[in-house]
Amino acid sequence: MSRIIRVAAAQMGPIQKADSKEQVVHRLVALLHEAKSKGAELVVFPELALTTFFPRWYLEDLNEANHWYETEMPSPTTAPIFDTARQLGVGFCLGYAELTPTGHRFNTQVLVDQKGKVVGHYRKVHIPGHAEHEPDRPFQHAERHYFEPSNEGFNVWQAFGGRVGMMICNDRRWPETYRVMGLQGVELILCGYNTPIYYAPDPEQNVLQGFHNALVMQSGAYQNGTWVVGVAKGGIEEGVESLAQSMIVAPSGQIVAQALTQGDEVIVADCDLDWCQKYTNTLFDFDKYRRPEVYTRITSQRGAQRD
Ligand code: CDT
Repeated sequence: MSRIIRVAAAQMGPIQKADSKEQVVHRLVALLHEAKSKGAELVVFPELALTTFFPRWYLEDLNEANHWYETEMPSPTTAPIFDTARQLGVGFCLGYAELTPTGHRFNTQVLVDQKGKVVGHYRKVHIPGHAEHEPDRPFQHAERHYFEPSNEGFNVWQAFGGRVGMMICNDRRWPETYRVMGLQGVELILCGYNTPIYYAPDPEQNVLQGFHNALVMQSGAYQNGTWVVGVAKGGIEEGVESLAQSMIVAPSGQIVAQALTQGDEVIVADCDLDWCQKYTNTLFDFDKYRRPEVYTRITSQRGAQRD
């Protein structure tokens, strides 16, 4: 039986601070309809898809930021996304800021199946940026102030006829992210991102943002024989330009679909999950070729040792 799933990357243009969550949900619902009209069975939205990328401002008192977080999913505000997806018979993956009942704050994605059932949650592991206010920057990237890193790691779920994993934005730059899922037989990795073009620690990297984005997702896909769906919130948001270039990458590492605009845009690809085996049964037959006994530094050590 064929295991081809048509996946949509539902890129979003900017969300301004003044935009209400109801307005944003309206846009997400419109994107679900557009994706369905293109035959999608699974729709992937960006990281923090319900709000502006608020870590660009530093609010000392985190409680003043609570309105940017969700305390339940779905909630009365986000229910239209769940209701529409269920009516259309499409699954979805949505990024949002999560505030748990015990007061923990995570950068989270939820995966929902075509019947509206929650398959799983993923909480971002690699939290980039800084925790303190850095007044010399033109804008903040204070993710480490707003979110704690998850210790739950990278799970893979049986869903949509295959093995599905999730990662969020900065996670895509780390080879361990893909490998931990690769070791669970992942076939489809879903990733939302917000990547400002301007990188304050080294602005010479600005011009390379698109290259690096493709580089990491293409190599992660190829080296683990998996599909990767990377979905941006792009365009100029509150004066800050973010990378668009959402893409769907095959297990060969080839880009099979890519967004052309910086705004709300749906791209689709037929992801043949059996294509993964062309890589995981040959060049990347982990059982046959991996040498974990010489990789022990990967888990025993954090930084580089140069002595
Ligand atoms: N959202 C997110 O993780 N963005 C980072 C920006 C670079 S670190 C300041 C990324 O890796 O794209």
